[in-house]
Amino acid sequence: MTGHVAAVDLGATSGRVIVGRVGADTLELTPVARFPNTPVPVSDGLHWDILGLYGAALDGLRDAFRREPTIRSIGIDSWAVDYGLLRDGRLLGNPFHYRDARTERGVAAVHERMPHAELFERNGLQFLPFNTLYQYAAEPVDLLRFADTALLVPDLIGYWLTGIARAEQTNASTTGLLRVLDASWDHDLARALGIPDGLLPPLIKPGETLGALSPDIAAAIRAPEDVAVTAVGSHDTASAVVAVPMQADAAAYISCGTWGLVGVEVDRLVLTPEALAANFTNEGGVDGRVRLLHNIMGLWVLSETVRTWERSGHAIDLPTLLDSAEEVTAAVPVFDVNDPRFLPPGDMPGRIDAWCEEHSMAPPRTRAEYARSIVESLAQAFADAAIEAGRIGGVDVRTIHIVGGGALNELLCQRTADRAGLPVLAGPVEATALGNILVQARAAGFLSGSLEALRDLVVRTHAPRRFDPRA
Ligand code: LFR
Repeated sequence: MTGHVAAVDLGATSGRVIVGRVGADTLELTPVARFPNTPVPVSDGLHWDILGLYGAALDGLRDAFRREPTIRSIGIDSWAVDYGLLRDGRLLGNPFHYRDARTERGVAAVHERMPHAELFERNGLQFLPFNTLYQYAAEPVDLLRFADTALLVPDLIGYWLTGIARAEQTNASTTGLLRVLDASWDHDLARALGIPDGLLPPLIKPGETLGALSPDIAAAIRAPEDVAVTAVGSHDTASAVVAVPMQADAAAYISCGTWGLVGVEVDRLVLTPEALAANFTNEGGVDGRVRLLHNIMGLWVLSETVRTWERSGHAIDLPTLLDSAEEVTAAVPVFDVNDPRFLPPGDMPGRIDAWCEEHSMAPPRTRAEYARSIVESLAQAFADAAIEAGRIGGVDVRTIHIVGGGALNELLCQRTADRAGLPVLAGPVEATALGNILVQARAAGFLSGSLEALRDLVVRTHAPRRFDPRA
């Protein structure tokens, strides 16, 4: 039996609505809407344009039901950690974007009360300055007390569609307030950090039904009223990992878009001193798997470099830039892409120059050299993290999978293979949407089985492309 489901995926540059047709031997995606997702800087910082996105998602869903009236279910994913505060169902402000600098205050405030090593024992997370708990600590105390619920962005959209407020587990695991040992809210930690624990809504697991569409929403998007919103791996990376066509006991994955999330999938927590020292995270995966991974800055560094050039009036064609990067024969600097200076929006070429100067290296000279330097630096960081993930997680890594937009970047795939000395299998590009759709399709009964069975379907329908390491 084949059936249809719809995914709403809010990514770093655009949001999309995608219809999936799924059955035992079928996994087809039809994109129906794409709309920009551009954070908006205003006087108090960098924000989501959440209402614009929600409106565009509704328009996209209406199109989806017009084209495919038999859609049974809707699933929503986006990046982690960002949230809206509500009181009596009313959103109290536009959610902040995690690249806003206010999180620095929050880090200082939290670490004064509890150092990272202690937090790691409780929540299993790598240190990232924008984890939700640091963002809460940067909010005005009165606002946090006034709110009665906090919803991560996909949960907020789900709430607007159904009227039901829940926290999906994989995304909740990125807040820093979920106990790593039993995946329940750590109310003691919240209270110790001065975060009202009443903000934390009941949890829901991927595959469970959030609820039926509210009648007014069903009418607005011309959907049958019994269409369900299904919880998926609402953390985009959790959905992407579902669709990595890997043998999890012998592979590392890189979910490469704006970020490069590099890790292994394991079935037990890894809370060792090595994991802490290497700043690896135990994020919650679908079906209770553990995503043992590390955030690498990702293609953000390249796209923000291109934006810097465009802002100064140069038109840049990315494929042409990457072709010219491939032809560079001069030595280019390999810099630390994870240096925190590369996190906020801004002048990336200038920051690369400053990094090189501080490390007594000659900076790149041409645009092609900048692009090559970024690709080489990412490839090195990817290769190191993939090998380290295997070591820390006890996985004998024999292949590295690259999924997401980065799988289209042939130079990056090849150089990651070269630098790791391991084959890279690239694709699917649409891993996040596929993972979202697979989990819904299984919940709807169009598919059955474990993650291995779902990945087997991905292998059969979206065979990856192989890059062998060169000497
Ligand atoms: C990727 C991602 C990462 C998370 C970062 C911020 O899109 O979700 O997994 O660390 O964005 O939320």
